[in-house]
Amino acid sequence: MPETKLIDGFEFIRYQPASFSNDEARHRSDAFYQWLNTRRTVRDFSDQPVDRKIIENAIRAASSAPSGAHKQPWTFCVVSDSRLKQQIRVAAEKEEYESYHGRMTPEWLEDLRPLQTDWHKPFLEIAPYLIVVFKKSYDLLPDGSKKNNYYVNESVGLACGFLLTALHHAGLCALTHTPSPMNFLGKILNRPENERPFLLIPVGHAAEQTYVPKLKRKQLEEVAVFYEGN
Ligand code: IYR
Repeated sequence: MPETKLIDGFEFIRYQPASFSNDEARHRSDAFYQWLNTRRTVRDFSDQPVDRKIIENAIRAASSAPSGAHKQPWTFCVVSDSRLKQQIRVAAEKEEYESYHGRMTPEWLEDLRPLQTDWHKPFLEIAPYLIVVFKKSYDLLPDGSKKNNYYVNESVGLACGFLLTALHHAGLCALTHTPSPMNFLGKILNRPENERPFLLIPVGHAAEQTYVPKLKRKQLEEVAVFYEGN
């Protein structure tokens, strides 16, 4: 069996994915679910420093996500500079104030009551890192020309899922924050015109006394439908 082969002039490499016995796969899938199910969104962060290498690895893991035509249409901006964090907090709170005082519908505000969120966003300054994820609807080549990307929202969403999982694996907490509108992020971070903010993710350790809403996750039967033949 050759390690590589050419198909229509393109190089393919042999791939041997890990494979387990049924029992072992059952055990692994159960253990992985049990562990992933311990992840919670956290809004109360500690200012305890976090090694940048952990963030770098989490972003490597995120960037291994599948993407349309393997374009990897994302940029992860890692902000630890306290002046930038303060600027981001001020701009986010300005938008969030407007959202909580008129832009969000009464139904939306009611849906958020169990989470007890409001327009104050101190975590934007307290968390040691803000990972600002940008999506690239097209790539800008060095000569200024544009190259299209595909399924950009799906791709960047997948990468963010990988990122949250990687951070959880490293024992870090995160918050998927979506101040709205969030175009201020491109301005503050001086991003190029092809990048649009996708998510703002504060990352760090949870504060010492952290409480999270008592949520119930949907049962399998509520989220999955099996179509089984014979
Ligand atoms: N972006 C606001 C409001 C908010 C909206 C949803 I949907 C949430 O799940 C949580 C909050 C905020 O971050 O407070």
